This record gives sequence, structure tokens and C-alpha cells, in this order.
Amino acid sequence: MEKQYKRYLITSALPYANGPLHIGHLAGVYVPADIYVRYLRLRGRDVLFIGGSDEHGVPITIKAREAGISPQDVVDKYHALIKESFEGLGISFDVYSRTTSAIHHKTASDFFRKLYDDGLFIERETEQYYDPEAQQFLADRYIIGACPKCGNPDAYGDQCEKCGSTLSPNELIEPRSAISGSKPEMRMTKHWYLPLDQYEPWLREWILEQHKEWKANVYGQCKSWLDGGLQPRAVSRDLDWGVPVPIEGVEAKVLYVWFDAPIGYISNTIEIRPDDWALWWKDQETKLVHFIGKDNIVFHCIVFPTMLKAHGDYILPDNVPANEFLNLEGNKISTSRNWAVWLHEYLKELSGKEDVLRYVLCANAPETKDNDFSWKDFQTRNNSELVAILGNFVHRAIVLTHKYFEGKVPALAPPDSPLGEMDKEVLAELPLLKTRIEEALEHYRFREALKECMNIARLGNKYLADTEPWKLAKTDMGRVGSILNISLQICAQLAIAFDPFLPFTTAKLRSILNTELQPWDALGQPNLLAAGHLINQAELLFDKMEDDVIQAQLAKLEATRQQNVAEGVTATPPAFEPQKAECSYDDFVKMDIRTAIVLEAERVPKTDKLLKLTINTGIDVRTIVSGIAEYYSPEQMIGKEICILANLAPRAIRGITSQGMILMAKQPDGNMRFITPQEPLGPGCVIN
Ligand code: B3M
Ligand code: ZN
Repeated sequence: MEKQYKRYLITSALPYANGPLHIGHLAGVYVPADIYVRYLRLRGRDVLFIGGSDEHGVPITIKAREAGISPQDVVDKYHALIKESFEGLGISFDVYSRTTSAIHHKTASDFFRKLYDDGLFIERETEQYYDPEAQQFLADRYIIGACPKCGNPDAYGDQCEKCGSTLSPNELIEPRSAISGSKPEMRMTKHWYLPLDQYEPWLREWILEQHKEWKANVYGQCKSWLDGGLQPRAVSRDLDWGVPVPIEGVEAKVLYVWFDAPIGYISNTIEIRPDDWALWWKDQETKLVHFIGKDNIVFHCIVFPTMLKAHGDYILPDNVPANEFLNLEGNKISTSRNWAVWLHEYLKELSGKEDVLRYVLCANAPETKDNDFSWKDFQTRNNSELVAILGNFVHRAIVLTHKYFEGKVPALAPPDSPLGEMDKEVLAELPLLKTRIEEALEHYRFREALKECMNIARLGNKYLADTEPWKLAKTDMGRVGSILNISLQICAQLAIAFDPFLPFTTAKLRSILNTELQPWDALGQPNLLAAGHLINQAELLFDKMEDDVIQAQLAKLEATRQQNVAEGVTATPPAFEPQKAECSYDDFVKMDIRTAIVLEAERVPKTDKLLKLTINTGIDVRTIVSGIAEYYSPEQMIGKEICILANLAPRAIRGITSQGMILMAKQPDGNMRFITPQEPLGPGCVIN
């Protein structure tokens, strides 16, 4: 049994108000958060669901500069659009506010000031890039240069979007100003740093020892940050858009956006609960959960908790169930390349199908690895799951009740017709399904929970197919009544179980069943609808998704692709290959991977792709035929130290026996590079 808390404070990442929402945001953060919150409410928990727009930071000012409008104009426009789209999809925030609000400015400012007054910041004067033309320091994304890790010529001062590395401005090669394009100079400037390094032992204990239950992707990322060693992190910037640094005499400096944004969760709580907000944030009986995407893990697991801890009396998150990324039709979602399904457009073009999107994004959520959204899969899930399983079952149960009992719930097991084995089995199954759904939801496994809900409808379909009430109607109406009673009870179960996932559909289902929303604990009970209760006429819960709808969406993406090509924008970078199926340690150790040296190399005649390599493996000299010729010439290979899979079963390729395989890394664009030790090791070293 899960510990029950007095309060549940659920936050979801505050989206930057510099563009509309797309399905990646939804699948990663808002759909799972909303499911969790709706589930907690159904259980009768005291819940606050906190959302809002992140309206500071360089992403906003850059957008404003591009569009030739003020940052305030940018955030006003997108805050309104984002808020409205969330409502359209039924994301049920208790508050959706914004970080430009007066309450937030005061809360963030006071928070900073408290840490400053307590002497917890380090004050440092350092040289930073300055654009003399624009007369401005070049924080974060204002400085662009080549990535030292992958060579991408347009990496930002805080991150390379191509290889995903976190960068600092000084690492960029040939830096230039994003504002004027000119070469920046160095100037001295003063900033305040949060000394994360001082909190490292505490963070290690709190996360690595006390939160082993966190999702593997989250725990793993925290561990690698902690193992890499934490550095003091600047919490102020030389910008004029943001929360001003609240220190006398300091001008033209604001709080770093990642310092103020998470405080937005607190500000937005204060906004709706001015009197008891502190209970929500400071009482140990509150469970705090942050829903975020994987690129926000370090800020929510390391930086913000350190701020809360430094402040003194705040609670810490109990969990941070971050998701991985969703791709679209095999390519990374990209705002700048318009490679996305935009929520506000979906709501217009596929109006009435809000729950279909919620369903598909949950069923296919990137919970443990990156996942792909495709319109084909969207259609299939609609037609063969929502229509064929859930919609179909409910429809049959309602229609048959009208046909045989004039829309009145028939009695269960009337005197002349006791329950049979099949009836009892189905009734016994319901509480088990409840337990499974609950168990999955409590542990943030939303895909699994949704599958178990669908299993209730599957159970119903099978029950009707097995009992065939339409055949009994002539001979045994008592039994038909029992079957339909049970079927309607299953419909009532569905109206509860699916409520967190498909709130529009369950509202419709309740109106068909002529019932009110029942609490979560009614799930698994066999008598939610009393005999004699009158239900309404059948209506379809879902419509078949026709090909033309899907074609129209695919055509839209194709137009985007063509426009990008026409404008010379490189294709959206291909997504990384999804993780392969799990392998056991025993599988792994069977592989003999070792270093080797290439002695000779020549092309295999009449092929473009193959090289025949003679290699020294330390234990022998052997031949490997490799499809490496597309990427390397024979001359480039001779003398190179490589890694091979030595015990791969020999294979004949073009009449030559190849004894092993060369290990190569495939880049997202398909290019292949061989793997070489970072320092010469000599042949024969076993790798594991
Ligand atoms: N706005 C980054 C993002 O949208 C940031 C999240 C803030 S959460 C406090 O990915
Ligand atoms: Zn890079």
C-alpha cells in the first residue's frame, strides 16, 4: 500500500511562452500529469495541479527580436494560445498562471534575497562575452559558435542542439554574437553563483540512497551529473528581461531563468491559495511531484532541490517522473523546422477527437525510451482499439438493453436463473483489474495502466461473445437479464477507470448510462447500476478514422518537408534509433570484443562497399570482410587500431571467409565511424 499524504502538489513544467504546444510536450509532460491528477482527485485526495507559462529567459527575447516585437508582446500572445489549447485538451490545471505576474516577481525576488542575505551565494567577477555593437553581454543563446564535441557550427552558449551536449560559452569555437553576428569581446561582469558543489554530499545521499525508486532514466541522469562533479552555477544574467536582481545598486541584471522559473510553481500556488500555500510547500504531509521532460531533469532533481534546501523550510519532490522524447514520423520534432503536430491546429482540425489524441499519446508515451508518433499508428489505435474494443462493447451492451429491456437495467440473477460460471468469473476479475490499474498509476506507469483499462473492455467483449445473449432471448430471458446487468456494470466500471485518461468520453458514457461520476473506490464493485435504473439511448463513443483524414495530416507534413528543402533548411535530423530489446548479462559476456590492428586493407573486387582487412587480434592474424569501404579508403585503415567482435561465427562474403566484425558507430545521418581506443592499447585487449 502506498503511503497516503494529506496533500498532493503536482507540478508540470512551465512551457516557454515563445511558441505553441506540440505533441512532444503533451506526451512527455502534460498528458501523464493530467492523468495522475485526475486519478488522485477521483480517489478523493486533496490535490493542486500547478501549471503556468515560463515567460523569461533568452528564448523569449530572441523570439521577440526575430519578430520585431517586444518580449511582453511575445509572451502575451503565446501565453493566451497555450492556456487555451491546454483547456481544449482537458488538461485540468487548478491554476495556469505566468512568470511575468507581480506575485511571481515578488516571490522569486524574495527567494533570491533570502539566500543572498544568508550568505549562501558566491559572488564572482569573471570575463564574459560582450557584443560592442549591440552593447550587450551575450548570455546563453545570444552567443553562437561551433560545438567542440560535434562540430555543429550553430551551437549555443549553453547547449548544442545537434549532439545534446551541455556547453559553457567559453567552450564554443569561433564564437559570434547572435544579435549582430560580430565577433564578441571579453568584459568583466559580476554574478552570483549557487554553490552546488557544497550540496553534493547531501544530494548524493538524498537521490542516490533515498530515491532508488525513481525511474531509471531519471536516476541514471542524476547519477552521471553527481559522478561528474557539480560546479557552482550562476543564478544571474546580464539581461534586461526577467526578475531584476534584488540587490541595492545592481542594475541591468536579472535572475537566471532557471532560477526564477521553478519558483513559479510556488508563486502560482500562492496565487490560488494565498492563505494556506505554505502548508502545501512546507508541511511534510504534502507529496510533491514534478512532471517534466528529460531535458529538464538536472534542474528539477539537482538545482531546484538545492535552492529549496538552501532556503531551509521547503519540502522536496517525492518523485520526478520525467519522460523521454517523442519523435514524429521517424524524425525529431523541431519547432524551427515546423516538424510537429501543433495542439492548437489539432484541436481545430480534429475537433471532437481530443480523447483520441490523449489516448494515443498515453498508449505510446516515451516512458522509458524515445518513441515515435505516426499518423498511421494514430489511425490504427483509433480504429482497432477505441472503436473496435471500447466503443463497440459499450454500444452492444446499451443497444441490447434497449432491445430486450426497454432501456431498464435488468435484475442480476433472478430467482429462476442463478449465475453461471462465466458470470462469476467476470465479476471476480473486476477487482483484480482495479488493483492492477492502481498499482501502475501509483508508480507512474501510465501506458500499462491504460492497457489494463482497455482490458476491462476486452473482458466485456469476450463475455458477450461467449454468452451470446441474443441466442438466449427466446428461451431464457432471466439469463439474458443477468448477462446484460453484468455488461452494464462493466460499462459503469469503464466510466470510472477511463476517467483520468479520456475525460470527454467518460462524460459522454455517463450521460448514456444516466449516472453521475462515481469515486475511484467504486471500481471493482459489482452493483454500480441498480436494477430498474433507466439508461439513455446508445450513441457512438468513437468514430472510425477514415483514410482521408490521415492523408490530409501526412500531406501537411510533406508540404513542410518540401518547403524546408526549398528554403535550404536541412532535413529534420533523423531520430536516434530506439533502444533494442533487453539482453541479459549472460548474453553480453558471450561476446568477445577486443582491440586489433589493421595490417593490410584492399577493396573487394567488383564491390563498392567492401574492404578485405588483414588484422592482428593479439591471438592470431585473420581476415575480416567489412562494409566499411563507403566510409574509409584502404589507405585510411592501414595501421589503425580498431575494436572487433572476435568470436562472431565465420561467414563467407564474396567467397572470402570473414572471421569477425569491426565495431562501428552509426551517426544519426547514417554516416559510420569505426571505434578506436582513446589511446593506443595494442592488439588483443579484451573489452567489457
Ligand atoms: N521552460 C524549459 C522547457 O520548456 C522550461 C521549463 C521550466 S520548468 C520550471 O523545456
Ligand atoms: Zn554538438
